[in-house]
Amino acid sequence: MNREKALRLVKDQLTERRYVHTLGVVETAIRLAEVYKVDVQKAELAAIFHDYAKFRDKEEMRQIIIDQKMPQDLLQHHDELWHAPVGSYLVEKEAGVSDPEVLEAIRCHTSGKINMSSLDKVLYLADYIEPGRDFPGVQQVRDSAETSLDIAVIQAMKNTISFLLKRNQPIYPDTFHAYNDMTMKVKERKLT
Ligand code: DGI
Ligand code: FE
Ligand code: FE
Repeated sequence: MNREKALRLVKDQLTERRYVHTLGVVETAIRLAEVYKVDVQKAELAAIFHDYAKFRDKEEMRQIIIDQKMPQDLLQHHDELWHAPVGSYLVEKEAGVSDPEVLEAIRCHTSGKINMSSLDKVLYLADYIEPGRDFPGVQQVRDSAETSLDIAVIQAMKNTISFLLKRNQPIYPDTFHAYNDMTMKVKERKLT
């Protein structure tokens, strides 16, 4: 699918503000993909569609999680987490995106997971550091992203977990698993 068609499909699903965020994620994901030798076209496509389901009706999302036999523990956690796996499902079904690596990057873009691919990491990080983001610690993560994809992703995960802890929010297991997995791999120098 070409970029213009994909952007048109996504624009229809989002508010103006969320569309501008998406354009920031696209620009950032392309740059990160170039630096870290990730397929630029896949990164671009994943970024364009990553928040496709952000404004879907909550009941529709709940039903998709049940019907598609997605992990049912999602339903006990914050509904903010739902748009990632549901979005992955819907962009395949409604927009015809079929690349499994792109669909997987969209699926795990909010929580992360163990064994993230480089494409998963590029999307996760681009979503966190795109130019429109303005939360405490984002500049440090942007700086890290210049030299290490893995260190920057870990910092973003730490910030997200701290943010949730401060608000007494439950933390989805994949979020912890992702952080533990990457931190242990860096310690073992499997990642740099
Ligand atoms: O969709 P975006 O706003 O662009 O970004 P996102 O998909 O990373 O979603 C961010 C939201 O998800 C933010 O409000 C924090 C929340 N979040 C991420 N991990 C967890 C989580 N919320 C809970 N409750 N538990 C998590 O593990
Ligand atoms: Fe999102
Ligand atoms: Fe996003």
